[in-house]
Amino acid sequence: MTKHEASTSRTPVIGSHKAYLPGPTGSRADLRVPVRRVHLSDGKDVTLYDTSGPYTDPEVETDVRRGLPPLRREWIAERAADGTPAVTQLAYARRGLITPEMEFVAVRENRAPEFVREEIAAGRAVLPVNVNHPESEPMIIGKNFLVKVNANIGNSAVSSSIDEEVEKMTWATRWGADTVMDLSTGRDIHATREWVLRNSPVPVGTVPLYEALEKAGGKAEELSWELYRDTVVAQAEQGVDYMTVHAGVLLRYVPLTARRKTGIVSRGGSIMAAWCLAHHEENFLYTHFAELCEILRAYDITFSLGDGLRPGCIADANDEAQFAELRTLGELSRIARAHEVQTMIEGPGHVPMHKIKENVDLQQELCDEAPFYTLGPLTTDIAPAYDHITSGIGAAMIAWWGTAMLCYVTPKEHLGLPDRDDVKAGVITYKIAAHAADLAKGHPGAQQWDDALSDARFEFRWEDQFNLALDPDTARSYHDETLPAAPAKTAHFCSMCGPKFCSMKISRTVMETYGSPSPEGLTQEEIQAGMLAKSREFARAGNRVYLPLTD
Ligand code: IRN
Ligand code: FE2
Repeated sequence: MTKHEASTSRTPVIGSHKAYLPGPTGSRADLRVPVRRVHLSDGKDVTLYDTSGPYTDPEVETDVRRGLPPLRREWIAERAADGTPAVTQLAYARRGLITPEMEFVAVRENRAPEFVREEIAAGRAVLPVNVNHPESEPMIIGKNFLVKVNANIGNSAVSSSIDEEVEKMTWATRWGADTVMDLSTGRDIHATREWVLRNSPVPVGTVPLYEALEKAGGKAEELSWELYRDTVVAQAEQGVDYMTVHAGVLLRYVPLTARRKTGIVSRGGSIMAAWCLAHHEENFLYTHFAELCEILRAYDITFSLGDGLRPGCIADANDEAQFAELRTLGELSRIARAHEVQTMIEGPGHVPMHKIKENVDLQQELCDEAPFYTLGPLTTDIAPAYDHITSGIGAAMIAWWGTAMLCYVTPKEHLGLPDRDDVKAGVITYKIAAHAADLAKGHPGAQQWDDALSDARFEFRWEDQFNLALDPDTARSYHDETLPAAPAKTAHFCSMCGPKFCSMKISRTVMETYGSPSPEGLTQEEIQAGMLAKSREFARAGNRVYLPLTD
């Protein structure tokens, strides 16, 4: 980790300021909901959802060794005092209670607190918050809320240090990751997770099976329920907010994968398949599922029921093995709910576009609308090194049809471990997919961001356009490449069309000439006259489509 990298992930995003919104009327005074405020040159500002945590607030001094301020500590302590065993948001919601966490997400999402409570109570949304992770800023995952993005981080035996993983987490949330999953498998697995948790402003997920396997010396057959359970409890104590559990990989489903082109590609899925075959016994995650529910309930950890049999290539999409497991996940989600444990369901994988919708429809039906959380899906297998794009396409589609959270895929998918640049590329790609789906679904307030950016573009407010961009740094640097001269940045023309024949410039001139507020407000004659004037101007300039920029 170089000095430069550390400082850029811990400074405000250029052109924006951190601000805090109060809770809804009547809520507690300590409820401060972070937002990113982009100040525009016309004096207005645009308020955006903010996942970056205190790192982008110059007022808060952050220190990795100390961790983030425990935002939710009081709320958790007050509830603990009432002595109820089920401390889950689902249990509170069902009892008609609106928690401060629910109020917090209501403000973030532009929704009424009561609506948030109803969605959680119905199991259509989850609010992952381990009582031992007070540092996290509450967020909600459900199809009636903004589509969320998860970024996977984590070291392997061969590379990366603890600092690097904390840095990746900070970097991922800076660009908009709503949750991170620590998939570390190498040495220092416990310590890495501790640093990530204490410094993470977003919920942290894990796959406890990976650590259990480490403890079993890497031998799947040496795993046991007891070893797994102890690992889950240790991670629960640290504050892990949600856990992937591959409990749907049943012994009788394993043979269904035999004739697949790429077999079982899920890491957790293949570990459990190996265990089932080695013992010729049913998956211990399935047989001990109710006990697992009791543990998760005590900490308010959310289940992310793993798709251990997801398809790993286009040819295997929507096959018998995949859908058999999905039916079992439906059964397990009902058991989890009966224990008042929040639950979401993981999905594929590799799926061609025409087979995507069936995945969401079936999952929603079989799992009583529990939030769907999918890995892409990749819509083709032919583009290693570009799988953030092959999967971004599938992610946008599946999110539009109702997937609540998208697990990002980086350009390194299938090839290697993502570095810092890959993390950013993955997050930005998935934010595009998620936002495109928010627009299509008509989430309240989603379009105001597009509108603000389009206004800036139309009015040639270059700085505003950069600052409103999902990735202001890259937008600014690309513009500099084509028009390096400073005055050009504020010039009244579009860099693509040149000064004379930008269509926006034409309609703008027409509007200015006739003093009309919008092109729609013009009469036919006025538009005709404006076009005629432009046609003469074009002829005078020599009837050339392209003119030199120095003209
Ligand atoms: C998400 C949806 N389906 C799978 N995922 C993610 O894939 C899961 O949450 C975890 O982060 C990652 C690795 O899962 P496997 O390969 O162990 O199933
Ligand atoms: Fe894959």
